[in-house]
Amino acid sequence: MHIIARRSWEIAEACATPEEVFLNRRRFLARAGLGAGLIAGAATGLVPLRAQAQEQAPSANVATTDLYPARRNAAYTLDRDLTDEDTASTYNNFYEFGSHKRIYKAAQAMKLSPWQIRIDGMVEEERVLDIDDLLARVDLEERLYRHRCVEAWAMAVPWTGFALADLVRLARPKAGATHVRFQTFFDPDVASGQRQSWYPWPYTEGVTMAEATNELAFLVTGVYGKPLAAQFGAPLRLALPWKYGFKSIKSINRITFTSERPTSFWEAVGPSEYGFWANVNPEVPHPRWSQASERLLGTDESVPTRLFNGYAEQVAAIYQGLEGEALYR
Ligand SMILES: Nc1nc2c(c(=O)[nH]1)N[C@H]1C(S)=C(S)[C@@H](COP(=O)(O)O)O[C@H]1N2
Ligand SMILES: [Mo]
Repeated sequence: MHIIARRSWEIAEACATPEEVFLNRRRFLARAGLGAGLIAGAATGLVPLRAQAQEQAPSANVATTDLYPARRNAAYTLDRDLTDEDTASTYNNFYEFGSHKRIYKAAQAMKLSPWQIRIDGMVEEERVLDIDDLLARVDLEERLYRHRCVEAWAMAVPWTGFALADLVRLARPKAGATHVRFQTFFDPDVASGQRQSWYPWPYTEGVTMAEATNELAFLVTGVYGKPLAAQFGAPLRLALPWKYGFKSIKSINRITFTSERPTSFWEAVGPSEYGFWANVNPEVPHPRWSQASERLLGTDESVPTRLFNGYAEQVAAIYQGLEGEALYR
């Protein structure tokens, strides 16, 4: 596959791509048709923080369930069966709701609506936008992705979402931004795990701009042809399939562009075990276990782990020249 070295964050001009490119045309036209007054709102895209009161873009009124199932992007194929939905939906890591795998019932307590996402830091304009507004501005597609947890279990699921690169373009980062930091909500009343004060809540993750704009980096809003169930990290999570699963942060409500490498949640907890890069590599063991193979959820099968979880073709170029870094933990 051809690897495109996108460097859109380096030049301001690249950020000036017409907003329409990012809008789903069908919905864009539907919105524009609501009245001339709305066209301006739709064309300028996201609403800047300080203009929000006057210029409240009418809620997109996207009946979000109508967006699923989305068209499948055939470019992403699997070397294994999809994990059965019940299995993937009842075996989750979501420490906000407990440090074990059976958190799916507890996670239903999350208040998913309204849900706002703050986009801040080194961007042309800091913004807060509603998840429905974001959904109205992107094209959803389905991708079949492998997922490899650092604990050596793996699954394969049909995520629905959009390229993180599209969000980066919508956010219009400034030239000096080198990293993107993601944060999960903080609400200890709802998420009992967040009352465990020895953890560095809220859950935080980060990637470089080159990683964020790689075609594989995917912002997920649905799975198995439906909106995300709470336990999967509704309403918005990451999928970085070439990295260990802890990088794929759930229930994001803040995205910050920065010139510093973010310290992630697990890196703060145990830096010798969970690094910043966390790229999958069967030859680099975790300090406490081998990473050579993985257990497929819902089966008794164990299969060999692959470099970059099988996605080397798409991502290896990102890491050229970074060989001195701890890329694989
Ligand atoms: N906010 C948050 N995001 C998170 C986690 C978490 O505990 N909290 N766990 C991570 C880990 S370790 C994995 S393997 C995946 C699990 O995703 P899944 O439950 O959808 O399989 O979510 C990741 N994202
Ligand atoms: Mo994980």
